[in-house]
Amino acid sequence: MDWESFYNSHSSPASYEIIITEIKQFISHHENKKIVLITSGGTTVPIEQNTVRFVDNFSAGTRGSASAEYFLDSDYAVIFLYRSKSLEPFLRHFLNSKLLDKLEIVNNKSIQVKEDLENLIPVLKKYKDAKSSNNIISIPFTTLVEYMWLLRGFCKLLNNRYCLIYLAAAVSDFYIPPNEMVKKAEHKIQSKDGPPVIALRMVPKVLMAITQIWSPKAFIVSFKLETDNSLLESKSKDALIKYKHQLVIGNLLHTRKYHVKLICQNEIEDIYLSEKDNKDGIEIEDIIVKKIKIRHEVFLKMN
Ligand code: PAZ
Repeated sequence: MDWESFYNSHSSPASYEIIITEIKQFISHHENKKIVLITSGGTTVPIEQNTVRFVDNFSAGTRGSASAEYFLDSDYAVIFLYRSKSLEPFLRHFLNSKLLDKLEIVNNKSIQVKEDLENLIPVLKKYKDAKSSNNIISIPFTTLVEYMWLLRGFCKLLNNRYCLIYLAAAVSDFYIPPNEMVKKAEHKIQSKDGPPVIALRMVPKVLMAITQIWSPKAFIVSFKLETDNSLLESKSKDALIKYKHQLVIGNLLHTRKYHVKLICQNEIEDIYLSEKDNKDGIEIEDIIVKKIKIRHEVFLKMN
């Protein structure tokens, strides 16, 4: 199925028009600022219409949520399109800190911080700054179809901007069209009927539509995840040739937190996070974002 037929045969998510209006306002509010659209987390592919079960993937949203913080540090306004319940900028630090163990109830009335949380003060400060200056807007999605609609909507709104599009989400390549769900499964599939036979269809690739139609002025960074190292560079280069965008960030499933490759038409740059950096609390996304910021600036000068 091509992408146009995909959109013709799948309805837009609830509240789509409201979300689009919010994003439109955000973009015009930041008329004179650099904007980055970040996608983050995995996508679900429901196998029943009243969904109990779905096909999913591993993505935790670390790459996208951490990158969002570093883009804010680099003075970008951030549109954060993320899979609901995956990691969110700033909040992710609190989930990692055994927060509940550090709180206590006082007189059954209020909650007091029992242990030292001062290492989180800079995070909280940055969160408050980003919120009060309206520099970040976060929009959640759950299913693949919701993601596809929101991505297209946001890219079209950015049509005239030399913005940055940073596609870190792990988007399913396969899905089940609603009219092909098992027995048009409206309700939970019953085990008494035996194991369902599920046929997955290809999700249309929309990167070409982004680069050529929806956001042709943007600096576009796609991500390529592989488990077989021998495929990573060749598939990333094929993507660059096919979709004609600026950069692919290649990574392998088990080393993605310590090593990525920035792959563009004529060079490949390896980025490693050393053990020392890791111990010092440096994240690889900090390095990635600094490098991309420089490339985006060069791109802006050229355009
Ligand atoms: O979300 P996370 O931090 O667990 O993983 C990040 C990632 C591996 C999903 C991302 O770096 C990536 O490669 N995204 C694109 C995946 C793909 O569709 O090939």
